[in-house]
Amino acid sequence: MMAIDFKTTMASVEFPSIFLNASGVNCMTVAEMDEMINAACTGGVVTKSATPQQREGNPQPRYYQLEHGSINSMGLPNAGFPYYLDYVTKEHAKPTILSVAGLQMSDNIELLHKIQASEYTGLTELNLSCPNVIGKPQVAYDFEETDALLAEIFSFYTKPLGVKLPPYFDLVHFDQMAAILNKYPLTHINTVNSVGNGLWIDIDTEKVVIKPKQGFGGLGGAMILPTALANVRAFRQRLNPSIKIIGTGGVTSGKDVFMHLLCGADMVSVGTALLHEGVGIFQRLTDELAAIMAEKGYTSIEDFRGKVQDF
Ligand code: RRO
Repeated sequence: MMAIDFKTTMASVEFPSIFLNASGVNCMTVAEMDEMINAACTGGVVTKSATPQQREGNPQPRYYQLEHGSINSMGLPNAGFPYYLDYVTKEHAKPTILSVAGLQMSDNIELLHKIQASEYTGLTELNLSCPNVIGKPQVAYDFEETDALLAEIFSFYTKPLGVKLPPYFDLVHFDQMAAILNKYPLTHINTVNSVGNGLWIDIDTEKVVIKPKQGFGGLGGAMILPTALANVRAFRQRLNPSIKIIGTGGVTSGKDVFMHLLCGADMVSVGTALLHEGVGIFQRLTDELAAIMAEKGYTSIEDFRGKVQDF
């Protein structure tokens, strides 16, 4: 079988593969980020979303594995912005994406000013969709606020920047958010973050399964695949072609990757399944995707990317 080339380019950055970790998984420490870079079939690494200062996050237990996915309320535990900026500014064998998340609007502006002033020239992703900071709404569910924030950012920011979005569930919301995003020179969107504020209960103890927020937390894994696919497709249909899409959500097999690509994803990231299986998952996903492509006679992702057909 001829080896398929899974290289891809986003904002002039060349990734050796389409696969990334979903931010939050396998990317908190230098050792974890190095493991992502060194693993077979990865395109690079996305950092844990960095806040200006180091944070412990929410009380434990704050992650729970469900039958068909996961629920988390981590609360942005991270080693702090300087730690991740230092990491991405160093030379690595594969590209990095620096994820940042302000706890308030002024943090977002401050973080981006620091990146603008730094030596870092790679990709940054602004997380507008953390569902788990107690008392803070997800920014990207407030359309006016998102528009105002992006306007302010692009009044000074000139480096490659994308945004991480929460899932949307209404076609008019896709229209409205895409119209806002299309006004700015974004390199990419990453869709979706976890499906916010699900709840799970252990029927023996009659208790919720995670401690923060009375058990409410973001859902990930197989159960959110249809929501993720809908968001990738809906945004691909609406965004300027210059805005690339990282498809995130529900990937556990090569079939799932194939569906994300059919919906128009340029790269694909893996969270819950990476946490459960480890970085070996990227070789398996690559082999499974290659087998599907071979069976269909596809030799390149471009043969089918974004070409999902209506019924
Ligand atoms: O740390 C978290 O609780 C967290 C974040 Br910042 C996010 O963006 N998505 C998520 O599911 N958890």
